[in-house]
Amino acid sequence: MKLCRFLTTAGDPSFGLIHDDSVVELSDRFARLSELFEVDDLKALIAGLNLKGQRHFHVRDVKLLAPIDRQEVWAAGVTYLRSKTARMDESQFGAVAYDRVYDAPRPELFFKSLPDKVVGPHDAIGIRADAQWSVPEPELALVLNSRGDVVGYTIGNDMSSRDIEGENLLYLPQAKVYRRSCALGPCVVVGASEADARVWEIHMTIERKGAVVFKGKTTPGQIKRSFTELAQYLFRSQEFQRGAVLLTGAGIVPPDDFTLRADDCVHIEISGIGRLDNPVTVV
Ligand code: DO4
Ligand code: MG
Repeated sequence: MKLCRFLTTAGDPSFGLIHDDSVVELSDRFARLSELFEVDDLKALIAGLNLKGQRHFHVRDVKLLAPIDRQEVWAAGVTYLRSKTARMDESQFGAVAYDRVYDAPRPELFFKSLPDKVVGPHDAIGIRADAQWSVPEPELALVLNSRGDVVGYTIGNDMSSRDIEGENLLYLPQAKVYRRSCALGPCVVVGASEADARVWEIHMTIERKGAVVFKGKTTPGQIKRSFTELAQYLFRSQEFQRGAVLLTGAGIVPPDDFTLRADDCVHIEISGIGRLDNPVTVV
């Protein structure tokens, strides 16, 4: 089951259920998408809804928005072996920190974005004007309710400035949190288990002037920690009354001589979810 936020043909923000080629509006029945995530058995609730008479739109006639309303976005790091080695290579100091966190009981977790700053499908993602080495990080994103349960999955892009992070680990917030540095979408898949999600495939393609300049793939099955473990650490001594979204780390890293440029297009596809497409702009 796929839930999404969208702008109606009249331009009003709304949310609903994607059913074949249609989006069935649910915003007349519930106040917010994140409110649905608080329901104990969301799959059963959706399956039991009588959708006859609900307003619906063809998917191509609406503009999909990032499927988030009031949740903070956080991210886990160095959860794939590939991420650990890439960061140790880029780092001028403190490479050992990546090595240690990969094997430590406590994962790396960092704040990524306020909900209203998240970029949705087809909107521009940013590369910093003061960075020389910028990359997208295609990540499976966990949608968590206020109790810390994983209630759904979406696609996340944890845009990063590798030269800024590599210069000094204390610059991590600047490398990770800036205008248009986080994209989510196109929808939230509910009703899939962790076992289901672990066999999905993640593909990323980067296009420049119509030509493919990078292609890579991985699978969430290679994430070293369980999703429950990551969610439990995020909720330790913390409270998310509106739920949270947690990116699970990047397993696809372009080669070290690759940097994004303005007008590139980043396509991230996760087999159980769909595709998130974003053009790149300098911010
Ligand atoms: O340690 C820095 C960030 C790691 C990260 O974002 C990732 O592994 O995806
Ligand atoms: Mg990341």
